[in-house]
Amino acid sequence: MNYWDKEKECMPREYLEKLQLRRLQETVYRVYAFVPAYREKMEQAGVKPEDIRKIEDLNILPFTTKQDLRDNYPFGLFAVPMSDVVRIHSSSGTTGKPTVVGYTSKDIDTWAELMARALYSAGASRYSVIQNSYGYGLFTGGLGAHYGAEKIGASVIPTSGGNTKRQIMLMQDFGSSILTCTPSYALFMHEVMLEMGIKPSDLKLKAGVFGAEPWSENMRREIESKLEIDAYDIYGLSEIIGPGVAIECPIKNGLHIAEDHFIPEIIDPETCEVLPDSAPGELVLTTVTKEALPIIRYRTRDLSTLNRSVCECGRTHTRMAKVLGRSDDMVIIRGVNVFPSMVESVLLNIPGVEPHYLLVVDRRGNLDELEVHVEVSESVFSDEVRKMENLGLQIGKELESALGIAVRVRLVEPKTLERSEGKAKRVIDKRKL
Ligand code: DLL
Repeated sequence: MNYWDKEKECMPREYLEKLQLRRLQETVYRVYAFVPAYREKMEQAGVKPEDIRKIEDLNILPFTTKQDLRDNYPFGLFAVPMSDVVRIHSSSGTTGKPTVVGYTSKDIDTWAELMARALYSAGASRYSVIQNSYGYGLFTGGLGAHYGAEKIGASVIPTSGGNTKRQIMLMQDFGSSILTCTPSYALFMHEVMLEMGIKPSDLKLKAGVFGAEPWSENMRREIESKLEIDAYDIYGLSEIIGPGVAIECPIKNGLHIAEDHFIPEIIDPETCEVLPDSAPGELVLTTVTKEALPIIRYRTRDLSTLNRSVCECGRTHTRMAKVLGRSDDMVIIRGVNVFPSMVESVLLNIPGVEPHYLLVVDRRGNLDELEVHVEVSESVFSDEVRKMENLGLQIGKELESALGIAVRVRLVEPKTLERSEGKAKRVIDKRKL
């Protein structure tokens, strides 16, 4: 097993929980003292820092949401003076102001440690050549992975996203052994590779560390077989620190949350009640070591479950299940909740279908309709019309039985749906327009 920091990653839970409690108490004192918005919320809820005597007391603290970050735009939730802030990132809000996050130099160190853990867990070492194709810039993916890779002592190629042909040329010439990017971009790279006449076996690629968007188990199988690599899921969000909040180990049965830095909970998104670990719900995270932007009970909107049992890999940190989707990516069609990942899972089990798809939701009269655009493979597309029709019918049937609603299927030519170099767009909801 590859551990970057065995002592922390395999710490007995009893010690881990003591450490979490001490760090949580410090964090709560700090936000109460230095962040007026937190103090106000706590006062409204009638909570004082000294009320936190055990980890379970977390649930008397108010939640923090993206709206709180917006209301305090840009730096209102920072708990340190700007002279101590060494980095600012922000997430591209599609509407309104972006979400701004800040780091002290210790926060950058913590983040690099967590990314080192994550990359190590996926088999990286100082002998690896890591091609980092997450976008560099305000997005946390690029710089987050970069610092972790350097911390390990690997050789980092900071290609960022885009210019895919050049990426592949460098991958071949520099002998990249680990690729870091979004799963959808990894698949796009594979397509471009084939167009360039390069086979994955011509490359030295061994593993990929993919995240920043939901992807199904079937998508993992697709990537692993097409690129001939081991694919690991990495989770994170800017508000908490960026990538590296949780990472899969070689067992690939859930992502270990770095619990010496973050405390996870699962809540019912409607009632906000804390749920038992195995019940699916919204992941809520509290940072316990962040200096510049400590966050108490952040509602991630990501849906998952928790598993606190010790993993076969020896790590004691709680595992979160692969994210099913975001509650705000979920489309409700005639009362039924549909996640793009459910559609993806069905599609990738059907031969002749490519892992590129788009959900288009529209309203005709008073009825919501879901149309799924699916790319088919070259061979299917050039086949008889009747075979295409049959494939369309089969996809429609399987989607209907998995989702429980009628679905119109539109088969489209290979390589016609838009490809992404970062997070893929899977849903167009025309009802909101
Ligand atoms: O996407 C950080 C990141 C970069 C994670 C690179 C992993 C790799 P944000 O742009 O703030 O940060 O977006 C965070 O992306 O709340 C999830 O909805 C989604 N997300 C991130 N990782 C995963 C994953 C980065 N492994 C939002 N599976 C999160 C599913 C993910 N969704």
